[in-house]
Amino acid sequence: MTKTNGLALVDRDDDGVDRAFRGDVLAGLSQRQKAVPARWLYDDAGSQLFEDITDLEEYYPTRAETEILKGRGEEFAALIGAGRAVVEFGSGSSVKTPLLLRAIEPGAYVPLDISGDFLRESAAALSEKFPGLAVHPVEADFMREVALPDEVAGMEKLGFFPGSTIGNMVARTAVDLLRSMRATLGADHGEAPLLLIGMDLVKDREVLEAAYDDARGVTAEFNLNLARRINRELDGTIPIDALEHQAVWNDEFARIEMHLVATRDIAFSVSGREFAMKAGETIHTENSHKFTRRSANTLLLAGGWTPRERWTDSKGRFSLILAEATEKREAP
Ligand code: AVI
Repeated sequence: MTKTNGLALVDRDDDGVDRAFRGDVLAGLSQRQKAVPARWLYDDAGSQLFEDITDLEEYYPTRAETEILKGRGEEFAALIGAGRAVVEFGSGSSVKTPLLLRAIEPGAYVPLDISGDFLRESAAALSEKFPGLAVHPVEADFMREVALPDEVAGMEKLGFFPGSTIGNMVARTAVDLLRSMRATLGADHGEAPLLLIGMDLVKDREVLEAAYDDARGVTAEFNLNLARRINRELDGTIPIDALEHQAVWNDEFARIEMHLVATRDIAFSVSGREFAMKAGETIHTENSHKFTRRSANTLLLAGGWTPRERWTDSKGRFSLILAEATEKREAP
């Protein structure tokens, strides 16, 4: 079962190699700053390691967001109202999604995910938990506009995008996604959808760097698994023992960056192509942007959403924002 982060449909060549994965890796390793898109971190092993990360002492976002979802149910109910179709961008978490659904009495639940197996499994688990709720999973790439099932055509919509996954995108991609969400939820056809979105907040560098470089080395394994995956799936010869996990706060861009650093000069091949790295050179594998109240607002507004309400956890680490699709009108 592979959780892919919902970003592309799988297209394999005759040898069973994922063409998009190979294309991204070969292009990314050919750049001056080597980089591989973060979505490739999530093969089966990577998805399991990410689950393990969410339980780590140092990794606060999952606990902080869950605290908000647990504590603010009545406010969600009052602001969102009953009977909406909840459209979740991603398969849904076994903890967070039930907390929201229990709070607001939705009319239906529509999880969207590119990975059909994972989607069907988590939708079935949810149907069991909420026997009276209509659940309509849709296998689709939610980075583009998705046609929702006819069954929810007459219902008002609430988009749900927890986890601060939006932070894993550069601003341009994040804005494209927010606009696609508007379109998926019907905002361009006279509907007035809402969006409940998790956004992690800027905080002390030490806290952030520890969250992405934990003492037990689980995040290091998560990062190194990408190199192992390249070796496994793309006939690679990357010497894993010559790579080290690095998580650094980039203050200029307000983001944690994960890199794989070469600890000595290395040469290797991937899918028959030769590459080299000097000691100290890195492969950039993930960005995790952190937001301030204002930068979160700016991003949402750029994507066509007007923030209406926000909640933070008791330690002020993480925010959940309720936004309303901005009406189409001339700017003042
Ligand atoms: C999925 N995403 C929101 C995680 C994050 O915090 O950016 C991915 C992650 N990478 C390392 N640790 C967690």
